[in-house]
Amino acid sequence: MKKRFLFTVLLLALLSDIAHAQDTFSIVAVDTLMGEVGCAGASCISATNPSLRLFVSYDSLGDKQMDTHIAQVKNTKTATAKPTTGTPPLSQGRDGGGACDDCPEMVFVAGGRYTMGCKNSRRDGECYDWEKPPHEVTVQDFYIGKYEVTQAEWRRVMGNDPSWNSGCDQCPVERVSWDDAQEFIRKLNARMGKKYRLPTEAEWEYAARGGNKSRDYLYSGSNSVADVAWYDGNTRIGNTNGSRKTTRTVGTRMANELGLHDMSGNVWEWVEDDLHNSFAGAPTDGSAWVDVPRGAFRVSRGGGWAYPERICRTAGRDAYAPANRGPHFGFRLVLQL
Ligand SMILES: [Ca+2]
Repeated sequence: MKKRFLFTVLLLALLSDIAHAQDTFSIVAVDTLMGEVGCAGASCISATNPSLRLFVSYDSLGDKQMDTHIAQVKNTKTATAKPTTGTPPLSQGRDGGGACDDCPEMVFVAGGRYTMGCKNSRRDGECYDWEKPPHEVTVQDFYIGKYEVTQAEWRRVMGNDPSWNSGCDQCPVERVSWDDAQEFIRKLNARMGKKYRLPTEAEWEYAARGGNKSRDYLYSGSNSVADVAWYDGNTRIGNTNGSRKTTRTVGTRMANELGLHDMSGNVWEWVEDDLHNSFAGAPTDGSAWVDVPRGAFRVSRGGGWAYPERICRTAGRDAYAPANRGPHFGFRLVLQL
């Protein structure tokens, strides 16, 4: 009964957000399509059709659903972009390529092989089905942002600050969609003459796990979520905005094995990949898993400031429509070698 009640509540929210799914579903069809749902964290799976998932994120107090949408998850024909190989690392500099005062600070990540996804409960805790199966992936060298893209960095390129928690230059920019992030990257590359891009999901998880320095932590850099993450359990306390939950200054929790901050928590981080129902059939070369044509939803990683610790595990993942903006969504950059 509880699940049914939850679904009824979510269905109401769906009606305002059904535009995301109009290509696939009509409004009247939603109830019969989803039926009873089983929910875990921010995602719910239809009991009658496991390919259907309902995604929910919460408002600033964590009490009200927002950014709710329905998705049909299917493994469609895929095309993967081969990562660049054989290129030596750029010289070590703040931006990975030399002096540049206002370039995003990047960290070099030596490539390697690792087990992506939920390997076992010892390493990854209580996993969701969409974090499986574990699979071996080899990634090439790359640079990744030491921090999430900040409001100041966004404003220098875009001339505005869309953030819900605006006025905090060193907080991560949020309320940016996947499409917005791509536009930022296009303008940044034109300005800098470089090749920044979103991480592939495989690169993101490899970096979050500490790359070839990984100690197999449950969260990115620790087995204690509060060491490394701004999440639901600590963003209400000692806040300059009183008891209101919000993002926090980047780099104020412990770094992981590679010196990266906030891979768990603060803002969810868009990656390049399309949503798939599981990792079955995922590429093993570190490239992005994208559909042809592109799927309706993009993967986001790491959990965020209003989400519980299970969602912020290194293995945690979710997905949203590429036009979806919310106070939980940000990103970090990769610099193409
Ligand atoms: Ca994050």
